[in-house]
This record gives sequence, structure tokens and C-alpha cells, in this order.
Amino acid sequence: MNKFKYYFILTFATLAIFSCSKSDSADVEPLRDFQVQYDADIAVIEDYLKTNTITITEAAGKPEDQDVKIKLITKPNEEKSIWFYLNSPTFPTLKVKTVNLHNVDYKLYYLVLREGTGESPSNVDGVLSSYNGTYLFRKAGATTTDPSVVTATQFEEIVFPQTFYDLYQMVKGWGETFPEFKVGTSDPGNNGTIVYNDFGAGVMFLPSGLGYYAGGSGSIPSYSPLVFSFKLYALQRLDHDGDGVFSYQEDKDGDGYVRDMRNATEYPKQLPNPDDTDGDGIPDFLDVDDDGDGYTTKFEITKPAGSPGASKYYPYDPILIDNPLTPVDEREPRGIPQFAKLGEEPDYTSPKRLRIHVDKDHHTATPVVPVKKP
Ligand SMILES: [Ca+2]
Ligand SMILES: [Ca+2]
Ligand SMILES: [Ca+2]
Ligand SMILES: [Ca+2]
Repeated sequence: MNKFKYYFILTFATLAIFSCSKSDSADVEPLRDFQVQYDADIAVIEDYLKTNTITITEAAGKPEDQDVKIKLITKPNEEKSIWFYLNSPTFPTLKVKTVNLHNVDYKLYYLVLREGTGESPSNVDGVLSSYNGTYLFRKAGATTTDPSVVTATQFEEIVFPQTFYDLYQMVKGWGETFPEFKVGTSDPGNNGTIVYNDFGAGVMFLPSGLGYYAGGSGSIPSYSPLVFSFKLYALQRLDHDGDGVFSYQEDKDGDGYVRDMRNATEYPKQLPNPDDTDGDGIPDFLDVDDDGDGYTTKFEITKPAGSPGASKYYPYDPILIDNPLTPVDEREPRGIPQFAKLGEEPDYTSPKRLRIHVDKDHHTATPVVPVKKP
């Protein structure tokens, strides 16, 4: 799994090699044009979807439940292609979403075997997921009428995941696909194992620009489209800037995604980030002082000493037992209050309430013990 963590490093390293060697070396391939590479990748992916079929294992409560085997169609009259399921109203269904990155509108196909019944991760949560990864390759000289036109080579399989994978650290395609699925239920089984049921399960088909692109990874060649089948067993809310507010709740525009858009290769237009309250380019989920007022968000959500309940105005919709693994006390019955004008009571319960840390005016009334941004 480590190779995923190094995705960004590999990407930057590749860019660095390219820029350093422009003048003095001819044997390093220049970074390919993203649109040209995408056009080639999506043709490979669509050929793969049209020439392969799936078999799904139904075995509730067993590790093999929702295993999916993908193989070349050998009996065209009997076997349905994956493409056959495009926009099917019943499961399995093949869906497609558009992801804009590198000035390219990437088509991301994903097959939903089952949606799941619980919560969905955001694109920066942790996921506990089994997965099987393959990379696609179009044989030289093959034509679209040749059924063996595209080969798939497995590079990794994790059947019993031991840790949560932070989607923010993974290839972009993971962060764009997992939020379309939900976890299921979990029950303690025999021998200390946990039995997962009704979890979301699917297959994602990623153009290389949403995978490792020029970097490749391990045995994966550069510019490979990737296919991952996966089962979403559980999710873990993460707090990337350690300000006491989960990253998924720093989604200011409420679209379910938070993004760091500072990389000009990924976001050439450098448009304003909708989840960046103070507009300094650092998105709220990575900014310790979201509103840029000189007081950390962590300070702003902390209640005055002696206040009843938990020590923070957070979260709203409390649960009975505090989860010690999370940065907040889940027993807090009041959310982060709406900013109140002088003489008004702050609103702790309106779903539309403003949050202290996104309200620039909050401290103009009562600056208590100022804690400066580090
Ligand atoms: Ca945070
Ligand atoms: Ca957002
Ligand atoms: Ca900011
Ligand atoms: Ca602040």
C-alpha cells in the first residue's frame, strides 16, 4: 500500500527530473500532454469495458462476498459485457462521472455492484477497504475488433485490510470514487474477527491522469489506466489540520468534496477554492486559521472554562459514548454556534448556522484569551 502514499512524491519527482534535464539530456521523455494521454486511456478503458464480462460472488458474511471476476468475453451470445450495464436502473450498474483535473474532463467509469447502506466517506476520509488492482495495456498492433485488444495485469491484492487508507493520500481516482459508495454493517464474529455485511462494493476504471500518470508505481508502467475492484468495509473521519474539526465538515460549499487546489499542474486555471474561507489558497481542511483572523480555529471552537458538557462547541447531534480515537467529544449536545450579534443568543442548532471559525466578525465583540496562529 505504501506505493499510494508516494504518489505525490513520484509525481513531483517526475516533474523535477523533467525540468532539470530539459537542457542537457535527450533520453528523458517529456511529460506527455494530459489531454492526448487521456484520449488514449479512455479508448483503452472503453474497449476493455466492451470486451470483458463479470461474475459476482454472492456469499453474505463470508470474505468472498461481492468478489468480482473480470474476464474476456468468449461466448458473445451468452455473456454480457461490462458496457451492457451502463446506466442500468438495477445493480450491477455502470456509472460515469466527470472529474476536471489538468484542464481535462476525465470520464471516470465505476461499476456499482452494491451501494452499501451506511455512511459515505468524503474524498478525504479514511477507508477500510479490500481491493484488487490491475493495470490495462493495449497490445501493439491490436485493433478494436480484436477481443484481446486490451490486457489486464494484476499488481496488488489486499483481501483483509489492516489499516484505513487516507483517501487524500491516494491516487485521485480513489477520492473521486469511494464517496459514491457507502459502508455497511459490522458485527463481531468468532475468533475476534469482524463480519461485514451490506457494504458498498464496486470497480473503478481510472485513466492514468487519475492514477500514477508518468510516475508509474512498483510494477505499474508509466501512463497505465488502472482498474480497482473494492469493498468498502468501514470509514474513519480524519482531521488533517488538527484543528478539532473533521475534514469532511470543512466542506464550506457542501458538495461533499474538499480539495487542495494549489498545484498548478492539477489546477491550471487556479480558480478560487470554494472551501477556503479566508481566500489565502489554503483550503479550510488544511488551514489552522480558517478565517484568517489570527485566532486558530481550535481556539475558536473551544468553550470558555466552566461551560457545561464537553470542552468544545462540537459536534451537533451527539452520541452517548465518546470515541477516544476521534479528535472531538461526541457527547457534546451543541454544535459550533452561529455568530450572534451583540445582545443575541448564539444559535447552536440550526442546520444552516454559521460556524465560528468561518465568521470573520466573531472576535470583534469579545476577544478572550488570544491564541495566535503558530
Ligand atoms: Ca480540520
Ligand atoms: Ca466542497
Ligand atoms: Ca484558507
Ligand atoms: Ca480564526
